[in-house]
Amino acid sequence: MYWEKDLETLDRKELERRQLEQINWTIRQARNSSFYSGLKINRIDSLEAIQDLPLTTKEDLRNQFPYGFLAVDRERVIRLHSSSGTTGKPTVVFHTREDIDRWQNLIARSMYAVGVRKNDVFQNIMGYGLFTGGIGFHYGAELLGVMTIPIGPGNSKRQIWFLKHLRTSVVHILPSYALRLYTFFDELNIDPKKDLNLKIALIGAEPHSNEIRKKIEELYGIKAYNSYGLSEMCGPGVAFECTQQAGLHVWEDHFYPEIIDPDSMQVLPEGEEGELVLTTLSREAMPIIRYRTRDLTSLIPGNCPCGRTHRRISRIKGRNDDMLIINGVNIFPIQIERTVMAIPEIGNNYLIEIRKKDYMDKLLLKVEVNEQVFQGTLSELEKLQRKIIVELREELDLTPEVKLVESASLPVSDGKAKRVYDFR
Ligand code: DLL
Repeated sequence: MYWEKDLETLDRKELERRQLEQINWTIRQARNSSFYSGLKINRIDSLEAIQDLPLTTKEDLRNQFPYGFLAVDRERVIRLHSSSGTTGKPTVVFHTREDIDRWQNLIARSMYAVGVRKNDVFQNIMGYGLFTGGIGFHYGAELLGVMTIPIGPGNSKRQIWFLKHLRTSVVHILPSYALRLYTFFDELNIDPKKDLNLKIALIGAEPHSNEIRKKIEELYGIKAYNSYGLSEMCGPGVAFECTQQAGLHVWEDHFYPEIIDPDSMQVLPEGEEGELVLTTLSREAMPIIRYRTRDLTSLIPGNCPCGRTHRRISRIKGRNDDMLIINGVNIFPIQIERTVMAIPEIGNNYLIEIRKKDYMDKLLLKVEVNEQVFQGTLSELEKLQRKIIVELREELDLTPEVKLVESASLPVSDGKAKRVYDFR
């Protein structure tokens, strides 16, 4: 059940003692970089005192491109990754051999926690390259000792061919792609529940609601576990759901989590929602202190029945820069997703468009519906459309326009899903 029982179930007092020690090590290590060389604080005496250290932002990483955060000799760096941002200067992250070893160990730990074992067949459907999803899991899976198929995303028919003939039991996949892939099975006359050996999907890298997770579980007849991470910390392997599926354990022996109010920057107590701030505890090449992830979540109070003592965060609600303001009302795209995906007639994809019309913001939701529903009568479709509008009005406090479209007709990408188009 545990990859490293002693570390995963470490007594909290001891875990916190080690965290304090590691934060002080991180401060010393970070001072070797030009960005942190002027850090005023040498050490802290309690975990609470971490609040005295300054926050670090994505902007800082950008401004220091390429080497401003590097804290070791360049010769010790064996790998670079870059974050998925599509605009502006990229942010780059460096790793020493030991950083990579620790990272792959955390992936192995995460996979083991949800039941992946050596006798599984693992199809890694995440992108390889600068993105951390593919390569990150690849080395972790190999460390665990599971046969790994480095197929990457795309070419859905070939994916399915491998799934079927190699008897793949575990996939690592973007939740949006898991839903799109499903639309290809019919054509190939394959029933994913009967004709495949699939048991587990590891899903992450983009916000997704519990409704989307349930949908993936039901369509494929499997368990889907949420995996969270970001390139700045390493990539995937920062926080992972255990089989309880009740929040994601932050691997606290390597990352120190805080939740802050994004306006006042004050640290919030457990249970309150805010922005996740992370400090690396063991990174050599690129230690980062109090990094503002922009991801909104909360620390879940109480112990997890799985026995792990590392605290859990709740499912990511979105990034605080994702929030839409529609005629003064604050909306997160995930609220729309939760509402529509709970309606059984709804298919596997949706898209949100926002426009200005007569000085007012208009929200248009295009949503795919199941094949049978789409072939149904006009009045059935109108009834469904009204139902979606009513449910969204209740959730959002505004009346959207809704357009029902055919299954697999909305645009998709090989990478993270882009579902919001703001034309204002
Ligand atoms: O997406 C790392 C990753 C790869 C995580 C594979 C999980 C699986 P970046 O490309 O740097 O790294 O993007 C990080 O993606 O700050 C979140 O906004 C979002 N994100 C990642 N995982 C989740 C998740 C990888 N499980 C950014 N739920 C993060 C919601 C997620 N959002």
